[in-house]
Amino acid sequence: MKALKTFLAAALMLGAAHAAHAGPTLDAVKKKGFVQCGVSTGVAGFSNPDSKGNWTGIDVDLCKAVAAALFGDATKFKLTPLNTQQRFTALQSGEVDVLPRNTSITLQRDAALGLTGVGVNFYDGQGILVSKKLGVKSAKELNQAAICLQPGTTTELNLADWFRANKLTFKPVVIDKFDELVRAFAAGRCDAYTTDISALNVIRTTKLSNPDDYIVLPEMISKEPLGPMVRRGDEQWATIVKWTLNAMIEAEEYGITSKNVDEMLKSTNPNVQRILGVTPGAGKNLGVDEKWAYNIVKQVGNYGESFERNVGQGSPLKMQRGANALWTQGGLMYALPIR
Ligand SMILES: N[C@@H](CCC(=O)N[C@@H](CS)C(=O)NCC(=O)O)C(=O)O
Repeated sequence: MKALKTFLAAALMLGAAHAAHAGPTLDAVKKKGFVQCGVSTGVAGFSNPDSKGNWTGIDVDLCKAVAAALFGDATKFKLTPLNTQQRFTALQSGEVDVLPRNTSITLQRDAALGLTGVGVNFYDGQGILVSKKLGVKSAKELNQAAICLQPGTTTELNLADWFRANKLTFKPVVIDKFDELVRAFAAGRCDAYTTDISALNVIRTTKLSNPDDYIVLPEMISKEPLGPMVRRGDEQWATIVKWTLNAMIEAEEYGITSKNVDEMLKSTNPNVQRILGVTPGAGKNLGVDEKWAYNIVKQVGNYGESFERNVGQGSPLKMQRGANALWTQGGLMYALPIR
């Protein structure tokens, strides 16, 4: 509790300091020539290195998109892998410029940590993974179970709330290093593993040796809107990251893809013309090049392309769009209009 108070006090002071110098992040990023993004230490589909150290994922794509918007070059970025405990201090301290890292936006994080969530790039919810050997079909059968989870997450509170509401108890097994926690679960040190359902699917299919021996239970016990966060007090920077994400979603909505974006420059649709900078204004308003969204789509792709390549049908994860489909297709992805 004391540690939390000290942490919050520091966070508030930091917030105040940033409010006094509005707009420093863009200048600093331009000066160093790249954007520094905080990502997870390795969650396939979100941010994950291959054997050559090349990182991919929807969170990495968001980072690349910010680089494309700012520099016209999606390679002008660096990544800082951060576990659940390290992520907020890294953003508060300025070690990273933006945190596109499977992080849920909550009131406490938005209001008390001196941070701002600027949008949602993946609508998720918390679930529970168990070995089939346990023989349970519902989370309601997990009374007194030992449950693996990472600290500094929304996970523990949600789990406690849900178990209390269902008049059940559990024993948390808390380990901060992701791979260590997965190993503990695989070794049978906990009966169940809980985190965002997307990550449970990643763990099951990419980290456990026999995926078919495990199931994700049917209960979704919380809402986890995952999205990029920035430091509070630098509205210009927050606006750039927010509209970068919006541009990816809006491009999908207007059918602009990395493949057809050059053709689309000839579109007579006034919205497409504004998005792609054929009709100037959006870039100037944001303080970036008028080709900002063109560069995002050309070099990184629209939201749907990024989704399919990283977590959807073009990836081993084969996730459905579900809540992450466009609002026009029954999902929740609704871009604010670029005009
Ligand atoms: N969305 C939740 C949970 C995030 C979370 O626990 N993510 C884990 C699940 S995989 C993770 O990123 N682990 C990888 C790491 O720590 O680098 C939150 O923001 O607190």
